[in-house]
Amino acid sequence: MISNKSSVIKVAGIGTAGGIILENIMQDQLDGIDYIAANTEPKVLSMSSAPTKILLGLEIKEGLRPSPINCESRQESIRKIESAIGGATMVLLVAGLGGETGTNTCQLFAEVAWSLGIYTVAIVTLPFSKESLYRKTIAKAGVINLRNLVNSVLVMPNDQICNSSGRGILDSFKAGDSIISGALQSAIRNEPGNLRLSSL
Ligand SMILES: Nc1nc2c(ncn2[C@@H]2O[C@H](COP(=O)(O)OP(=O)(O)OP(=O)(O)O)[C@@H](O)[C@H]2O)c(=O)[nH]1
Ligand SMILES: [Mg+2]
Repeated sequence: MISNKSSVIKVAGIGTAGGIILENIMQDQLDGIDYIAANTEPKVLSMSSAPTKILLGLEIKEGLRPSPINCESRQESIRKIESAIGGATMVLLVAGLGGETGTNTCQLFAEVAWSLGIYTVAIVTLPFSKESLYRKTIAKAGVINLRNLVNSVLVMPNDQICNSSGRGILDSFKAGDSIISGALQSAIRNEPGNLRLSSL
């Protein structure tokens, strides 16, 4: 178990995949971590068991999907993110890159964390090779943007972590999520600052 008296560590699951991964991470019951779920979809967010939920970017952009980027609610989204992650000594951002919400909002979280001077690690998945070129392009741009904004980006290609051989998609996602949870715990152990560890 990780215990840390002087650090304030917050983990944000962003977008639908980020929220699902967060649910699996929360089951590991890490000590002293604050969990935040963020999404633009109220229905998805309502199913989250995270103690802090942030509904972002409700304005509809070009009649299509809601996005917190380049829309009127950007400032409001920034304020909500500031209030959720403020006071943290370390923030971990978890998202599946390739969709609009996870990719854009992860970047917005990173910008806010940067402006608040919070040590930040992003743990993100890349789309499966069978997903569209559009999603892969969004994800690639997302990684490049994050690299300029956070202390560390851990990139986890879904093809590699979600090995579907012999199992259904949900089981393979679960297997991938446990790898992400391991990466997250490792990032927390390496947090700069007064980290005190007991055995994992
Ligand atoms: N590891 C993992 N990856 C997932 C899971 N669900 C979806 N993904 C990946 O995450 C990517 C983004 O999907 P979503 O999270 O649904 O998209 P979003 O961020 O909510 O963005 P929108 O397009 O606005 O809905 C997908 O292209 C998949 O590669 C999951 O449960 N676990
Ligand atoms: Mg979504």
